[in-house]
Amino acid sequence: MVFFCVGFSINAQNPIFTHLYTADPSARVFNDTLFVYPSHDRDSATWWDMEDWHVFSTVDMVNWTDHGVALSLNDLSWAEKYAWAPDCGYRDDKYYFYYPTDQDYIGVAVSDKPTGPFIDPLNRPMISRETPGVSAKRDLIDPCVFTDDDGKSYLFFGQYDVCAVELNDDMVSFKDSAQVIEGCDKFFEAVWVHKHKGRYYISYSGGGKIQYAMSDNLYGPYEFKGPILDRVNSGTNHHSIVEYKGKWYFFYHNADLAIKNIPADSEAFKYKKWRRSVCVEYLYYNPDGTIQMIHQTKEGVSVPPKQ
Ligand code: FUB
Repeated sequence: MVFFCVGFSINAQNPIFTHLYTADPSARVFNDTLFVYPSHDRDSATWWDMEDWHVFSTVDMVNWTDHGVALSLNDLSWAEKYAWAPDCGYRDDKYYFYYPTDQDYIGVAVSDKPTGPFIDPLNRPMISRETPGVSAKRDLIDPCVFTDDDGKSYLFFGQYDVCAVELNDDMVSFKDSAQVIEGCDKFFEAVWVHKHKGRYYISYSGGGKIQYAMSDNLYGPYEFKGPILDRVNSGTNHHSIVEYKGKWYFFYHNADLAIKNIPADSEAFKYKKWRRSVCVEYLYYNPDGTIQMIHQTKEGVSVPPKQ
């Protein structure tokens, strides 16, 4: 695997990465730096046939660094296709990259650095359709790793049902069997879990929008609240929510970069839904803890941040 680092400076704008197509952004903060772990849509994609994962970072939300390929399907002995939506967690000076492949498996890879390169320590999937308790009504995809205030980590994933396992301290195995989380009305895919002022939020793609629900317990049951992001122009809708330097951010993807790059009268224009681009907006809570609707902008976020 080749490791390289490209630094580039841009004004605040959406999409935030313009030199390659990206989707499914999982945003994480490690050591005062914000990292984005997205999928990487191929330039000539005509389906979701992605092959590798890049990692991006920023310290100011405007200037981003692409750290290159952090993991590729070629690095995995057991996976064949579809390098879809990943996420990254941390424990004891190591970074754990969780990723779906083949629409059937969730794997894990480990690195000493948040930018990788990541190495598969298991030489097999971590979770499959045979994992006890897993509900795999269709695809087994979209892992989200959540670490609670007590240091315990959990992996959420799934399509049509939200599944969860509690991870062991090694972060590459889990306790007992998977559980299905109740109360995620309209759930389709792309689960994301975060905590704000002691309450748990589970947000996800459903009905073409990003929906969310709240609970006082991580494993629910959750109370459905409704949409926070309307439909996007790429068909698939996938997001993450993160706090960074005192502000809350909402990452998502759309097809704006492809719409800009590909002539509308060309044959290739019909493939824009598979050439997606990551965007970011501010996220605001109401006093009662509910989340305000996100507005998709071309400007994105700025430095210094809006108050
Ligand atoms: O990027 C491939 C798939 O599209 C993801 O796994 C889903 O969440 C959707 O965004």
